Amino acid sequence: MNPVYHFTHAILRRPGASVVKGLRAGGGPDPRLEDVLAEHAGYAAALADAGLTLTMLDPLEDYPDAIFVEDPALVFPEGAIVLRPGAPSREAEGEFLRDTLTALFPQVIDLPRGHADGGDVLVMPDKALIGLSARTTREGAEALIEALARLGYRGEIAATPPEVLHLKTASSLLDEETVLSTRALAATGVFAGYRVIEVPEGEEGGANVLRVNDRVLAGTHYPRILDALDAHGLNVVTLPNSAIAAIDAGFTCMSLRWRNGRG
Ligand code: CIR
Repeated sequence: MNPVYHFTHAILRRPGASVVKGLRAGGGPDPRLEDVLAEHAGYAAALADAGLTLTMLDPLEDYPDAIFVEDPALVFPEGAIVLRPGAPSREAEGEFLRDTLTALFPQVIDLPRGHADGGDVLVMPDKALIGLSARTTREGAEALIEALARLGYRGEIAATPPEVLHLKTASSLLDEETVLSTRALAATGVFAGYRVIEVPEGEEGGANVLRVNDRVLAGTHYPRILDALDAHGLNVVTLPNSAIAAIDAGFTCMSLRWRNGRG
């Protein structure tokens, strides 16, 4: 079995000028467009460097958050699921991925009802963990479990601490047995059976890192997280992400990744 973080392909969306108006929970100023563009380009280059073939979609100016393609869909080698994120301004984004998904995947399934956001879905070796949040309702999570079963995956619902935007804002899969998690999320017991590396206090903003093939992409500004990843023996690639972080985003949300064939 290939580890769930072995990927050959990814879909990304190039940011348009409207990206600086992306949603943010805590307010704060808009990031500078050139900084978002540079961080996005650096991220795309890092994925290509990790061996992935990229499909780069055109900007969607009417949807400032559309570069976060992970939120309106889920992809697996067996098929894709078009989701319905709970943020009203993002609900329709999946429709703009449908043609691409239909061209690239053997089947495309629609979330039958409710709201579910890919940022709340942590794909682990034995399950897809679905966090309940302001973006993912219980109805949507239960519907997603049905959709996942059609593709041969098991979904499991988890509570997320109230201050967290998404399940994956607070946690990331590092390897087959290990997750990186904030203390608050780990305390819920959701990662029972896994080794948990806790995010050092004060660096909660860096909990979203991306394991892709032999490396982990992580933010430059979280030195103690970088030390912990290093100490765990991981090959860490650091990337600047403060402009993206200003609109509440990290590393997993800017791509949809999957493994094609035996790659
Ligand atoms: C939003 O609030 O929807 C975007 N500004 C950021 C989404 C980031 N997505 C993610 O962490 N999965």
